Amino acid sequence: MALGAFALAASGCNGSQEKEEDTVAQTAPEEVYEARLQSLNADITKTQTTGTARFIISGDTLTAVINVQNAPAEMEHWQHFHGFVNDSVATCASAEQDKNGDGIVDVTETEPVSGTTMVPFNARPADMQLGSDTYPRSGADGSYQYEVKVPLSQLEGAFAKSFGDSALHLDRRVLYIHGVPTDTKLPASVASVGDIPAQVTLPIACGKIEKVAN
Ligand SMILES: [Cu+2]
Repeated sequence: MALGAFALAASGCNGSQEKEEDTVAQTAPEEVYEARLQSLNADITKTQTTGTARFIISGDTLTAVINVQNAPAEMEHWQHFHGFVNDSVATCASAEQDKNGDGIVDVTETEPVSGTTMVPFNARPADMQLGSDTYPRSGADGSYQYEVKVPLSQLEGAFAKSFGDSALHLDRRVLYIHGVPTDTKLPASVASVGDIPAQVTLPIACGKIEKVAN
């Protein structure tokens, strides 16, 4: 395979010097997944939170790269993939999921289309601690760049303990970004999870995870 890639690259470059890393990169089979994040609850955030996420599985490493723009500034943002335990395909919630008609799609209202909270993208995803305080923080401009490398077998083991199946099925999941400032006034109708303040769990962006290469 490495030989084939080298030959292809060489013929395309008319015999110019080849870079060694091009051929090395081709030897490991990779799975690549991406999500484009669209804003949710922009009436509350007063901004259109967007971004991209990329998940690369190579050998026993899952690399997750999440870039977010225009999120509420200078605060921690919870982020997870959500999905269905039965592995049906999750989709992002929209205004249609505002069942109680309060103008806000809270995290419990996302469940019929997005399923449940599954894997956190904080400092240590394989710990599966959804309520940790090691999620990324946005800067003054509301953006942040997050990258983590996760031992895949560890994550799959933890995932199986929680959901009974070690397969992550990334292409059946959605990625949510959460969080508005703690002093944001929200109606009492806005639900949350357990005793976590609704400001922490309020969804502000979501993207469907799609497989782009393997
Ligand atoms: Cu979440």
